Amino acid sequence: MITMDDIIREGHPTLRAVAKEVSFPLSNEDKKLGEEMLTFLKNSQDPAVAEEYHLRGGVGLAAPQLDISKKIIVLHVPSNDEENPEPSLSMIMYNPKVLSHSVQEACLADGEGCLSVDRDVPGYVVRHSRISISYQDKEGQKHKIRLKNYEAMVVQHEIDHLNGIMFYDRINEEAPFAIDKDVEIIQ
Ligand code: 4LI
Ligand code: NI
Repeated sequence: MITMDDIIREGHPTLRAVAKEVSFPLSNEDKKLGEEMLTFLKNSQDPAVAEEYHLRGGVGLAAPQLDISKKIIVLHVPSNDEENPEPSLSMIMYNPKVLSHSVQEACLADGEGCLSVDRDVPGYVVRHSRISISYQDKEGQKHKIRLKNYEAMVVQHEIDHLNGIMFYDRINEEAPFAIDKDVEIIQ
């Protein structure tokens, strides 16, 4: 089981490296890694499990955060709709890539956190409002999907980890909360 002890923290060089493509057919190791990463996110969102194992809640995780420099990310974003308890996005993605993006930019109103960053870094993390991405599933099938709002912010945060980019690289250093008036603020 993956716990916080498996997660490397800022300052570790792997977080600044460009991750390697995963080759197909998938090795058993890479298949299991994706599954265990997704289980970690589910555990981190389960109050009982999170308390028992001291897990910090997360909605996204990238393999480099486990000191594994491979293009693997997982997402588990809970629904904010009471009627529909299904997660709005729950996925293992191999070799994810941003194909295109909106000109419109957006950021999360409350800033971003990262399981590899043990401090609060205040400020707006400016990203693309909407993205079109490609990725492969565990069978090697290629998919193209469009994402917007919170899901788009989370996926961009995780793909950034595959390119050695940390969320605070995208915060304006001089004025963390100064953004153009046309940047959409996602609540
Ligand atoms: C426990 C159980 C307030 C502050 C609001 C926690 C279940 C911040 C937001 C969670 C903030 C769950 C999150 C991310 C932010 C803040 C990530 C809590 C887990 C909210 C996810 C990757 C940035 C993603 C919205 C500094 C570990 N996640 N909150 N940012 N949640 N979570 N990010 N921002 N301000 N990080 O952190 O998984 S993209 Cl669901
Ligand atoms: Ni992160």
